[in-house]
Amino acid sequence: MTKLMIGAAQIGGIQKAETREEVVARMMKLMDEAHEKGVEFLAYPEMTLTTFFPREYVEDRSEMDSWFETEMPNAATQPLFDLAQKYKMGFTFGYSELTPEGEHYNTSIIVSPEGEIVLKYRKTHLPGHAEYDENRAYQHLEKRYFLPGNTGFQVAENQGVLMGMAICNDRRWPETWRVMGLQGVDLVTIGYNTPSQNTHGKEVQIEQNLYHNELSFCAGAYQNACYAMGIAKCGTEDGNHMIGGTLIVGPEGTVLAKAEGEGDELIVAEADFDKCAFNRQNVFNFAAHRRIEHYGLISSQTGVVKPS
Ligand code: ING
Repeated sequence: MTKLMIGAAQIGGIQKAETREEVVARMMKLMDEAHEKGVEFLAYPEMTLTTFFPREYVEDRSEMDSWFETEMPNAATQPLFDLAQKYKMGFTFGYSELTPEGEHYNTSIIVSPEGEIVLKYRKTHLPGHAEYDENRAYQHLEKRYFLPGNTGFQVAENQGVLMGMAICNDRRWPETWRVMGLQGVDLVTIGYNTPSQNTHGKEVQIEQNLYHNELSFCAGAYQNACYAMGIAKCGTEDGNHMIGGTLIVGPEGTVLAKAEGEGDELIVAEADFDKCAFNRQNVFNFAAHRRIEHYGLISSQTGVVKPS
């Protein structure tokens, strides 16, 4: 099977004053470094092109449209697509998408080395709330500015590998991983912007947040016998801190590479997809061991219903 040098390009904070062009220049600098290190597929974070604007409440949601892209690639991102094609490098990144129909999604794409968009994903699990919440010290308004994704968790072939995407909060839900695992996914990439402040009314400790991040990736990769990359946009954005912890995980659920800082930082690892085979043929041989007749509640019931 295939080996790929894969890279995760962590992006430090993007300030509101930073232009798309300035951010793309930072992305291209990391792509240059990735090329020097032989990276064949490069992953960037969720909402890579802008600050994490859902931390802010505005009454008129259309004020946030300036953070959205109406076409992709576009003038600001075309240089990144051109550089990747020059390097024959596949890549993935997240951005806020405004469709011609006026729908807003938290989106990510996978682009082939030939510059084709081979897969688009729209974030399924939107955390937080839609209205201003005075009980929160920090707002988290993704439900205000985005629709729930309508793509589901698809898998597509790219560079000889079955690749799938999710975005941020999706990584915390085992359903995300298993739906892709049931399609034979070899590599899952999930970018994230995870505020370290108390987004749930409880003081969130950075160490605990970093542990939950690593736990989500290690469990997801192990239980679906695949490789995974978690890519942070992190550090401080206009005074708001988000956790780092960018990492690459192998099919045994072990961390193969991890970012050290909270700025722009590239980590790389060689993915040898033959290493997924043993667990797929044994402990996680889905066809041999799963008992779907007992799993019905997972897709037929949304919330908890206790036994009467
Ligand atoms: N951010 C966060 C995430 O799921 C969050 C929301 C923060 C959940 C802290 C739990 C704890 O990583 C996004 N953008 O989904």
